Amino acid sequence: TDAFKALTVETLPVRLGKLEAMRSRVGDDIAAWTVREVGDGNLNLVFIVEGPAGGVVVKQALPYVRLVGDSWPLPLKRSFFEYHALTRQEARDPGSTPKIFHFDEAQALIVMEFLSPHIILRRGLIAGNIYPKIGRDLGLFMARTLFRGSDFHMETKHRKADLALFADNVELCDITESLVFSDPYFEAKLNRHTSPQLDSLVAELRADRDLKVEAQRLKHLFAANAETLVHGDLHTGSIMVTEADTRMIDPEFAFYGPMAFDVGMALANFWMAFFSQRGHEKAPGDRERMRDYLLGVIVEAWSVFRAEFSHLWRTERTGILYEKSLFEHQGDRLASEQALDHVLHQLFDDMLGFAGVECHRRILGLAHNADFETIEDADLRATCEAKALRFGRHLVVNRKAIHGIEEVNNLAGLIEKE
Ligand code: SR1
Ligand code: MG
Repeated sequence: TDAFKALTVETLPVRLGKLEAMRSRVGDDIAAWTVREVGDGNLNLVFIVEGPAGGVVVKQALPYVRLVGDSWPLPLKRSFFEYHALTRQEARDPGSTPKIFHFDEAQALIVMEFLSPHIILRRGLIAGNIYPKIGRDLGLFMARTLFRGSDFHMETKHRKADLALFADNVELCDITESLVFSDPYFEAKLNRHTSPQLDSLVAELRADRDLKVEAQRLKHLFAANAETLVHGDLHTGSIMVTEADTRMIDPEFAFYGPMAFDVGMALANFWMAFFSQRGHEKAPGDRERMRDYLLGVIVEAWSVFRAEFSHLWRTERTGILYEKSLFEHQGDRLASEQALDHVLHQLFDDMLGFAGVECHRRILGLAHNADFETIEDADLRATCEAKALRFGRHLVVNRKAIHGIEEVNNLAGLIEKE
């Protein structure tokens, strides 16, 4: 195998021009290929290659963090984890991810379906677009991938082998462990926030002992609860949409972790989109419908997640957990429902905690959200961010006292109006 070399727009046709996966989908004549580099994420190169026969996406990892540069090395093997996560997600929730055409481990590149006319959901939400299917599609994706990758469903020897395979995704877990759970709560070197408007609130949060203790408890849960194969970075920048189709992309942070992490991160990004809307108004109140829509998506995603998870519990619980012969064979079917309630209650609690820290890290840490960053007026941006910060603090510290998703949305509505 050739040593790794980053692709460029110029070298890509020659380097990949012999691949059948490319020729059959782009065209045999590489001189007719057009190549654009469109990666706007924090880590990788992403090329769109188009030609007479159609188009594909080529995603290639770099040996460092793109956002920061080569002072922060990052292993290429994340591409291997992304590839294996995508194949498992596709098997567990068919049609929810881009199709994979080719994987080259040494070059850390994946050739995959060019989704068109899809756009990144986060961009669509900033533009004020409404996507009717995302709450349902996201709820189904989370329930199916998280349930079917766990000991509730998988044969234990397969799950343990898979856990061992993904256990090596150490460096990407380390990014999350630092950037999400620790850095926002002290003056870490790479942190940044809208200053000076947020300075006093940031100081207050960094002095908040209850908040910091809970953030560390959540970090413990993230690091030690190898419950299922999580996507690991399921935010609105990892979802591509049209009005009729939803696809989850970019699972390079995949590892065996708590189910609630994906759910919390996903919902947090809808709550942040909600708090950012006022910053995108062109006329007072013209984002009211968008705000209602976003809260509706959150309710739908959570409700569909619960319903599908419960359905899978009743029909596909073939793993080692909650042994049927202990309960149902003795006629005690209620025990199974009781066990399901425990799982869903715990998941709800943990999900709120993860959602809270995700809100904090996107405003206080290194990796920010375009939802807030694209608000040009710094005072207005800080007002939106301050609301999300206070909302996040409430979720992290008081999550055990919250009883339902509507209660969380009511709280978000109250804070937003302040
Ligand atoms: C240095 S990587 C920063 C963030 O980008 C990724 O998308 C993850 O969200 C990570 O935390
Ligand atoms: Mg990503």
